Amino acid sequence: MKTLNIAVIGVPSDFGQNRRGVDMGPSALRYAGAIERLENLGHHVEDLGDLHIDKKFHNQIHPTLKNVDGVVDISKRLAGEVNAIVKKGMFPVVLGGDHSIAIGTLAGLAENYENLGVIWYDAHADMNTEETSPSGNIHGMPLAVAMGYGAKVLTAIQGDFPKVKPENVVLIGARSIDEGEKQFIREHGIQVYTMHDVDRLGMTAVMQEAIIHLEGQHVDGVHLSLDLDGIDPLYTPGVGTPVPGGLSYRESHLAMEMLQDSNLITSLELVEVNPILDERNRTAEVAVTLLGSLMGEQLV
Ligand code: B3U
Ligand code: MN
Ligand code: MN
Repeated sequence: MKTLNIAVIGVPSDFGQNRRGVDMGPSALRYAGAIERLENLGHHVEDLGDLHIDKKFHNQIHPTLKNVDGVVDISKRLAGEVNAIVKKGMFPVVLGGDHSIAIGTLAGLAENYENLGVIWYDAHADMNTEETSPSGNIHGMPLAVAMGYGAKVLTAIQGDFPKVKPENVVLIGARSIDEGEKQFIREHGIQVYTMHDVDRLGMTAVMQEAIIHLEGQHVDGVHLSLDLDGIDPLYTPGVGTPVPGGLSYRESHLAMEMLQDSNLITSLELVEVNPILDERNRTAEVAVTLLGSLMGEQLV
């Protein structure tokens, strides 16, 4: 295991969706021991605290892009922080917040990686645009935005260019994909491992294929965007949009361990933990155990 200099940054944003409480995600993850878990593995950890959220943006009414000004504000500042972390040679761990924060994370990473790979561990595809979104919730859009599709105010953050190439994106755990997203996936030939694929192939083969695919793309870094709703709500009930039939606790640990062994991952975000909807902080606790496996914990 490689010992890393890790910078942790909390992003207590709930602008990307309707349910309040996900802004307490960073607290819940810290309370569940995220920092100590990393330190106990021998990593050097600097906790940068939480980004300030300007509540004035909460009153915004927008028919197709809810709270867009808030998302833009936080994305720009988060991109700056993530960029600075990577420039210092540190490994960024971003604690959300809803998944719209990935717009900022990926924009910041794109300033450092020319050919970034992305693993999107999620029940959803998060590839809606302003036109295809059934909800207007921006947490359903960040992956499309990162690939350069959607509202210009979002795609132009840190420069109007695609931050990630469609061929460098791998989805794992998908089981709730909207019509527009299906079309997007087909048009761009995106590598998607749905629950159907995980059931048929098993997690071992899925992760092997995902890793081989990204290596074959000659990526210069891989970001893991871990939405806790990718895991079955039996294990992680504290999320805004739970979808049954998800990845198990064991499959998820196996996936994290295989990613550690691959030595590919260069940044991480943990998103959609909502302690208000949770049972005794279980979801944050699962997130922190997955963080441990990803960052090098060994069973023996
Ligand atoms: N695809 C739906 C639902 C959704 C996306 N991401 C989450 N839920 N967490 C949408 O609103 O775009
Ligand atoms: Mn998501
Ligand atoms: Mn999701």
